[in-house]
Amino acid sequence: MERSLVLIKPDAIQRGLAGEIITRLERKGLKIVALKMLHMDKALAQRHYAVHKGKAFFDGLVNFITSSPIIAIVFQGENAVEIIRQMMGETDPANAHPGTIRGDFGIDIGYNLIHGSDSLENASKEIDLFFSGEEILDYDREIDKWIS
Ligand code: DAT
Ligand code: MG
Repeated sequence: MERSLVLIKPDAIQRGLAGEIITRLERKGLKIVALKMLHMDKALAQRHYAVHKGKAFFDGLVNFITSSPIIAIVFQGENAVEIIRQMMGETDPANAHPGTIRGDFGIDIGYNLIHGSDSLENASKEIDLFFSGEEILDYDREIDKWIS
């Protein structure tokens, strides 16, 4: 079963959209197996966004993600990585389709509300940045047999 890291970004928390975003992913059938609220520091932000180091938007991105608390969540489910990417929509909310989280709630690439891992390999690395093994809870839900 796949796992993916989702971050509810500072703009979503500030705008009161955390519940809406979590609800969408939860209702899709994905299972929350870890969750915490935290205020990311620069070091964690730079590690999380290491692939973007050197790009013009890197410093702004680090400033944004460290500007206010976030919620980090590990979602588990069949094909979770790809499903979450589809539900997020395009990186730039201006291009994201209606019905997606970014398409419904954002208009600017600097305020795109949510992070989701883009591959299984990156999901594993990102989950390790935010959660220890003991913080990830493996449990059964009765409804899972009706989901996949
Ligand atoms: P995604 O979050 O869809 O995986 P990404 O990994 O390419 O997108 O970029 C990480 C974040 O960096 C993205 O959510 C918003 C910001 N970003 C990306 N491209 C940008 C750009 N051209 N200008 C400003 N911010 C950008
Ligand atoms: Mg990315």
